[in-house]
Amino acid sequence: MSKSALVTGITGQDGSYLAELLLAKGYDVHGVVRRASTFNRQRIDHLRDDPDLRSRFHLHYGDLADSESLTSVLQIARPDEVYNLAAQSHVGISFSMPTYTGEVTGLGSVRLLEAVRQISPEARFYQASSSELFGKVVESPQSETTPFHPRSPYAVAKVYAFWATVNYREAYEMFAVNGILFNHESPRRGENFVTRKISRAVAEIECGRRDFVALGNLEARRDWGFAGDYVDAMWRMLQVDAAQDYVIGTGQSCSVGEFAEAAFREVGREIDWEGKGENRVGRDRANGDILVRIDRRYFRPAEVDMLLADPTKARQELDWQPKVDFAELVRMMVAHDLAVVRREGPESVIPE
Ligand code: NAP
Ligand code: G4F
Repeated sequence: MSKSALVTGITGQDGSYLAELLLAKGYDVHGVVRRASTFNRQRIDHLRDDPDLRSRFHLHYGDLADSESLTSVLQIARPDEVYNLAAQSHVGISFSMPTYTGEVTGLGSVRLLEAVRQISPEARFYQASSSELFGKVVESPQSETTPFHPRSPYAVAKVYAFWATVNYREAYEMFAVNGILFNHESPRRGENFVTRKISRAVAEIECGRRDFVALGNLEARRDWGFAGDYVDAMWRMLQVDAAQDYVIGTGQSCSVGEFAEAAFREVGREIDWEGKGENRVGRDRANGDILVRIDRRYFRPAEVDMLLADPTKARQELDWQPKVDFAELVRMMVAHDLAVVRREGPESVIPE
């Protein structure tokens, strides 16, 4: 009998990579999609169109804000594994939508945990926890034992979901785990996260569609890995004997400014920085053109200055290690966006 998995957030970056992985392993995959006035399934269309996969790939309407829809989907799917990837996942936007973010990213996880407890209590449950839990970090690198200090409505909601997952494990003996994942990126990353914003802007600048990219805090440091590697870690967490929480990251960190330098280097441009604060600019060393400017709109009321993973436990217990390094990640993202921008019409520029 093949296994079956239920994935919330299947239309997102991670959901699409996880669906590919599970289908390749022979799973029946059930995905939860939100109703919207337009279809938003570009990241998974190739799976629905594949005649060899179609019969094992099922989509159901549902929403983390709506308990009944989750119960209904579980009754149909009867999954062996549940991956809760759905969330309002943008940290910056969570400051503009704190209540909604709490409703979906925090309480939504409890709605799903409770539905699993009632319908499929034997199912193994994965909660998409985040390095944002560490926030204003009290030690570096951060591991499974590092205390939390959330710095945004998003992170506060994720702390609630983290402890709810632990609580369902302890109270009901459910196999429920938290993957505390550090930033992971890909050509499928949403265009308003900083790495994809930069890779897309580099491609648009290179193709003559725009002059510069406007960014916020260039000094923030992140531990950036490749999303394709990280969904493999999610799956591994549900295959071990006892449910435990794991930190997943590369163990290396770079600043936003360094990511921008690396991305522009992919198209043969070196950045020279000058000025301070909001007047800081990044110039093209070859001709002095301004390629990076600062825009106040992209600063956050509270910032996470630096994140750096200690993924020792995952390496030792899950035999997990990232395969794609930082240089390869940047190369992959810029190459993808160059191909996309060249294919699109000249008027196509991603709005800010
Ligand atoms: P993403 O690309 O933003 O995808 C989020 C997914 O959640 C989308 O499929 C979205 O559906 C869905 N969703 C949003 N609100 C929903 C609701 N009310 N009901 C049902 N579905 C809803 O995020 P991601 O980068 O793939 O991340 C996956 C998960 O890991 C998220 O929980 C995120 O917070 C967490 N995480 C991400 C990272 C990272 O670096 N990527 C790191 C740590 C943790 P639509 O397509 O309809 O919007
Ligand atoms: O790309 P970001 O928006 O990602 P952030 O805030 O680190 O959150 C992502 O990773 C978390 C894991 O640590 C996930 F839980 C979360 O769901 C999401 O996937 O911003 C990265 C850094 C921040 O310090 C931000 O202030 O880049 C800085 N930044 C500078 N300029 C910018 C910009 N961020 C965005 N989105 N846009 C800018 O123009």
